[in-house]
Amino acid sequence: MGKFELPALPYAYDALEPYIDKMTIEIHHSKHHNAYVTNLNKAVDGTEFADKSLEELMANISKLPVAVRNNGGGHFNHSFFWKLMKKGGGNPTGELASAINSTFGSLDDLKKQFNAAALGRFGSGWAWLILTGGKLVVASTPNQDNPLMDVVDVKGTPVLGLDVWEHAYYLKYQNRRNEYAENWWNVVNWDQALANYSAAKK
Ligand code: MN3
Repeated sequence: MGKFELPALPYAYDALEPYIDKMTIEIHHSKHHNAYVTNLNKAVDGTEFADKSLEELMANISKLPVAVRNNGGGHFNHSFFWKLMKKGGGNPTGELASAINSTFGSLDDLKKQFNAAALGRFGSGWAWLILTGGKLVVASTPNQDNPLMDVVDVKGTPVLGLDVWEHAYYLKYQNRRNEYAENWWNVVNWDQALANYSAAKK
């Protein structure tokens, strides 16, 4: 038992059916995310950065061991991802809806750019909508890197993030990452996305 813990899922394993299947969510949370937490604790226990928060680790990742980058990134990204989904989905509201329309033209235009980033990421990684310099931007990162890390091309605060590792979709979608990315919009928790955006603006 270390300082970092696997967060409980905010819904049942089958809550995101039919878009994300029960077995994928169960394995993804209880095995993959759990392994990132276990290995992050191993990587920080007894070190001089053991007392740092996850956000502090991300911001200084260039100076830390690669195990902290991979597993700390994995822990941050998945904790962010679970909260960003819910049964029922919906549409963006409030200042986030306005910012999406003024930046991209429409929600559909954002989806096109975002899904292109998800499909264009070669191998494993993440697609992101981030706030950077007061502006919404679509980005992607390899492996378990994220826009909070001091090593990535485009730094910022995540508003949306989509896991495009094969473990996130292969049981249901096999090689069809495009279908997974398109269907994911049906389970986006826009209240959480708005909260992420509003917090990032402060
Ligand atoms: Mn994953």
